[in-house]
Amino acid sequence: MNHYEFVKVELKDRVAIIEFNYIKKLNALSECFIQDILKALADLNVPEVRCVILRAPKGSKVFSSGHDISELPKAKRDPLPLSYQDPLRILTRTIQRYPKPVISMIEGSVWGGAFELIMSTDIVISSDKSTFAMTPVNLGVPYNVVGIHNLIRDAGLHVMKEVIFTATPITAEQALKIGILNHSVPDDELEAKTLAIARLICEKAPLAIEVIKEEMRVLCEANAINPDEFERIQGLRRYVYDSLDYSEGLTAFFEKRKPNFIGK
Ligand code: YXS
Repeated sequence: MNHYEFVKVELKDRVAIIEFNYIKKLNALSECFIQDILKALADLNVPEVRCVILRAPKGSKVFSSGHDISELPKAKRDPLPLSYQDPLRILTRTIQRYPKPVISMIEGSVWGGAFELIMSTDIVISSDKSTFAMTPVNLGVPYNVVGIHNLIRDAGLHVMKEVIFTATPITAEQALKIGILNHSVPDDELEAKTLAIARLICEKAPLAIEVIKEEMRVLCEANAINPDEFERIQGLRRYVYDSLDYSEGLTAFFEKRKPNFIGK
């Protein structure tokens, strides 16, 4: 098994647990952290592993603080970043295509890109104390088409509009109600509940699980968008990346002050 700097990997029978080990940045989804998660997933793609759990360390107050804001594209750049080759996009695609079920076991708060990360996993089990926030409008980020599609497909349009337009964290109870979570349980039951589901999966036919997971992915992604519309959206995103508001959003975060958005 590879040595990893930003994750710890543990095997419990045929369940593999990838524990985040990047607390200095509150498990922000920096490229180096994502590369370790991808390496661990590749190493664990072996027959003796039947299910993978992603988790933060026990007792974490923050599951992940989302995209590493210091790695967000600088203003005046093409909207390619946060798009196809962005590390977070590669990670969500890898999880969605991964031939084994991936379970998110949530403790602490979930922010921004980490919200999309857990939505790309197959099953989401959370502490009932966790909160979930999508925060592009706090920074002026023109989130990308795939990310938005992932969110509205799974959580519903109206709910996600309120979550995104207000950037207000929702509780685990609310997340359970709108189908983002499979289960919301007390902290002291979280590991047992998650492991019980993982171990049940391990007893089932892995090849059938693999092909049915891929069928579900292909069916869920079967959405027509004409190339003109896609180009038009990318142009709108480029305009936002070039805006004063985007620069202001990033600056305000690092200056630890409220941003003053002027719509330009
Ligand atoms: O001041 P120092 O140097 O100690 O650094 C602080 C924070 O700047 C840093 N930090 C981050 N650095 C990069 N990217 C981040 N996402 C990030 N979050 C935090 O970590 C140090 C400790 O943070 P601090 O003092 O705020 O800790 P806290 O315990 O008071 O508060 C924890 C949080 C998570 C509530 C707070 O750090 C926070 O609100 N973080 C930003 C969460 C967020 O908005 N994430 C979205 C990132 S952008 C993204 O995911 C997408 C692109 S989008 O925007 O579209 O959703």
